[in-house]
Amino acid sequence: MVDVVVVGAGFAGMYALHTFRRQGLSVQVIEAGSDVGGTWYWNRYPGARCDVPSLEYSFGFSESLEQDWSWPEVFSAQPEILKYANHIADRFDLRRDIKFNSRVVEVRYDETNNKWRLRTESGETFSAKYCVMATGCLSVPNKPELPGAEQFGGLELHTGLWPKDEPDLSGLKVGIVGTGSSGVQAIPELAKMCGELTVFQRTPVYTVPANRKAMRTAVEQEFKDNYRDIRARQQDNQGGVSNFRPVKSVPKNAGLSVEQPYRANEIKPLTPAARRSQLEQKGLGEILNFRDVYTDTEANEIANDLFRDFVREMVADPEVAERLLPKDYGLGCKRQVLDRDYYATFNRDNVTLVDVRDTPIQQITTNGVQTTSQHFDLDALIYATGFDAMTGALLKSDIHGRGDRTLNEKWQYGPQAYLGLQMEGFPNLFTVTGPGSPSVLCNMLVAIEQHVNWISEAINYVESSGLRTMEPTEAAELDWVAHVNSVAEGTMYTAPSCNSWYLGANIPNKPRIFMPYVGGYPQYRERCEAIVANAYEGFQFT
Ligand code: N01
Repeated sequence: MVDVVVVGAGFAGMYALHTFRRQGLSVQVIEAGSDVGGTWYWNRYPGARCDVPSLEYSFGFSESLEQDWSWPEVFSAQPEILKYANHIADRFDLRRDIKFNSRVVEVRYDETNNKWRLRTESGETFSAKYCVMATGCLSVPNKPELPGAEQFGGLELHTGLWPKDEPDLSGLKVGIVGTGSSGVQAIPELAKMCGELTVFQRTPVYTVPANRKAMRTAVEQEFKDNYRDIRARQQDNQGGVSNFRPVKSVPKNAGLSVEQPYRANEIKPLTPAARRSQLEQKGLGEILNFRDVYTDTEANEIANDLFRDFVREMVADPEVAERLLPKDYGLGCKRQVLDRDYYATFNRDNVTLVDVRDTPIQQITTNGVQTTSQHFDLDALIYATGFDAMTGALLKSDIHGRGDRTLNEKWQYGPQAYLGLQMEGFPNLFTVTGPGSPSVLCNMLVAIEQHVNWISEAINYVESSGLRTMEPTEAAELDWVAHVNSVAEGTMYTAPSCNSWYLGANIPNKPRIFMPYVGGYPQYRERCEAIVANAYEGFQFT
């Protein structure tokens, strides 16, 4: 028996363990994997890397950690981020309170004793007054039910469950299903390492070149010298990123400095020639910096057309280029994808693009994929088919609250939670970066620190006030959900043509609800702070 049981040892679970320990609580973390790192433990596929600069996608709670750690690249690859997670586990001696190789299969509230009781796959049990679900937003891999999938005799892989021992794909005929962030990152690397690569694409993607810069010592030092200011700026930025521009990283005449942050412009007022010229000078990624692209349908169409023109120029075979063009949804609907040589990869002789909208997959055979037009012989089949996002891990944990009501029952029409932190009927159970919080729309490490700090303070409040339980009122929860929906309305994220995992649209029969909070991280953080200042408005205690 401990004070707090935490499920998951990704960055959220690790920071929760460290924080709760520091406030004098006994903590047990339960983790399905054999080590720490969460997302960065499971997603080891070739090309995996983060889309937030590493100096920002890092913890701010320890100044000595900030100063000691060095990142080799501006946007680090998965092995470096996993190294960082391991360093944190060592530095703060976290592993002694983490039970690895243990998947939680039931989380049940014992009302009489005011305890959460958890059971793992192997039958081990744990109990605690508080339960913190640090189970991640993109942690349940989605594998579509393709007919005949079970009979495939070759190597089957999922990008989100990539084996620790790197599979040897050299010389093999490899197929990959899916062209989201994971597929787009993996495809160029796979093409280089395997014999032949067949890409099965259902929806073409808008992807722009990633920043590939190595870290420069002077830039890193400038960050380190300004870290307190940077962390403060993160707190006031919509996506939890400071946008700090080190003076030393920018040519003098670029007009960017710490004092003069980058200012986005608008695409619509520019002439077609000026639009092109800006993209030619600054790169295709510049298209994301035109702010009206996300708010104005006409500007969005202009940007989409321009994007397609650039793809046509990058891909040698005009038929392949046409297949790669997203045409039925706009920029800003889905999570922006970043790539390294994605389009150029389709100019290689060993890469074939199959549009499964034109020629759907009929079935997976023992040795490949049968589409309506032909059979593709494969030695290996990779699913880059994403995740049951945001709610998947919570619903899979079989959570039973007061009166034995399950979370699956409560959420049958979509997630209902107060601030993405707690649910009515589930006293003393907290979620880190749960649905209804900025979570995936924010720098995750910033969102995690804010949530864990808030939970830590809430537990402290309950304990120091001699209280037994804490949970939201249903009214507060419903008000918050209505607010979350209202701020998402009218954005590109919820356009009728948009089908994204943010909306649950990638999982058959999942309720179509925009799950993260799009109102901005600072606004959200201030709301959380105001609620505490107002005697935990919207919460009820026993
Ligand atoms: O998953 P996705 P992901 N038949 O859901 C296709 C984060 N991330 O793992 O669009 C054929 O985006 C599906 O097609 P469609 C990031 O937040 C970050 O790539 O449904 N295809 C789509 O092409 C990201 O957004 C980083 O028509 C099928 C693909 O599979 C999130 O994780 C890197 C199919 C799934 O794309 C998820 O990205 C990686 C079927 N039956 C991930 N079912 C970085 O930091 C699905 N698909 C850069």
